[in-house]
Amino acid sequence: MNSVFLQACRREKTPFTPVWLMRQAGRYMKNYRNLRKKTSFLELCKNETLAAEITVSAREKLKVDAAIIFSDILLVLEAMGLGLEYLKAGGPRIKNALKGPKNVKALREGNVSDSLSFVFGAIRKSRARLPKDVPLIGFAGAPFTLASYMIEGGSSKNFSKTKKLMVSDEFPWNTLMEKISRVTLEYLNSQIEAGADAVQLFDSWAGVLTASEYEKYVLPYSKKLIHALYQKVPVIHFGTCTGPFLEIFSKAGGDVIGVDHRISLQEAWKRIGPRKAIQGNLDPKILLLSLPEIKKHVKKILKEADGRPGHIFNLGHGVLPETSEKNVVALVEMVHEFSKK
Ligand code: 1CP
Repeated sequence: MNSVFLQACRREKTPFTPVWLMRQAGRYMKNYRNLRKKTSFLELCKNETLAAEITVSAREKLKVDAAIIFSDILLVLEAMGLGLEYLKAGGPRIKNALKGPKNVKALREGNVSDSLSFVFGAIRKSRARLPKDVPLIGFAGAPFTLASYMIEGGSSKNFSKTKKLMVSDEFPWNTLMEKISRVTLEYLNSQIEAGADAVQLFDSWAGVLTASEYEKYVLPYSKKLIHALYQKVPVIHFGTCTGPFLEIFSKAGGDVIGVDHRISLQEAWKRIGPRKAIQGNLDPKILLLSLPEIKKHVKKILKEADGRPGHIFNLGHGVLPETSEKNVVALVEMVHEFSKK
């Protein structure tokens, strides 16, 4: 497939800067909120036809240069034997969170892809409906971010349980990270087989660690996983608050490094080096401002990227639920217009 997004992943010259947005198909969209009135989030994820419909219609509405499959990083937890629910307030809850070695041992590893076959079905349906030159992104949570949900039992502010078990000699951190990595590799390979044209690994919470913690407890696993995926499709490796250890984070690999808005693109590129593409990094809060203000910030980011090959425009993190659809549509138009060569 030839697409501007895939060209940018390979750091080739493009006629304009490609753009897509993390969480582009979700709660800020009226269409999605209407669907959610009748159907729970988990049911939507497990319904191949509806998940494909959400994926494809968001891409059509926004005219973004890539679609991302409508799903969630936490579905794999259920497949590994943990209880997963999404509370009314929106937050995820894992019913039997990991407390010790026995729980790690009990995590299922085999046939995980079989229990996630609805994701592959949704990918096949989306791929069939998307225009030929619009790539579909598959995704998974990175081992650390998934481990943190398994241990905290849900969202967390300080990740204290995770950090405690990670460094404890009595907790089999290595076994846990290896199990998650093996399952995630199989899961992403199956997504690629089903038709994903690129994959993104979300290490959303890696930034709560120090550089040396990341290097010791996370890097070896993410690196092995990413390297096993190379040469199939482009891999985007994303994290937030990774600025303080971006060199080490990017050492884990990725054809594209996703950076958040807490670091400038110039600085990020210096630290990552010239051999990787960059994805980012408009602060999602900027989309809550007026169009002239959004314009100013878009221009600033494009100026930082300076037309250099290998920039994919995105937010620093997901679209906030209170964002207006009109601003998101306008953002995509602005990126295309202002980056035209
Ligand atoms: O309708 C609802 O209430 C459900 C809201 C919702 C949606 C629409 C959740 C619950 N997940 C999603 C979809 C989703 N999640 C996508 C869809 C594709 C798209 O981007 O359009 C993707 C890529 C994700 C990935 C995801 N889920 C991440 C990584 C990205 C990030 O934001 O850092 C994470 C951390 C999750 C966990 C999750 N799922 C849902 C929520 C509310 C959360 C985050 C909770 C937290 O802050 O800990």
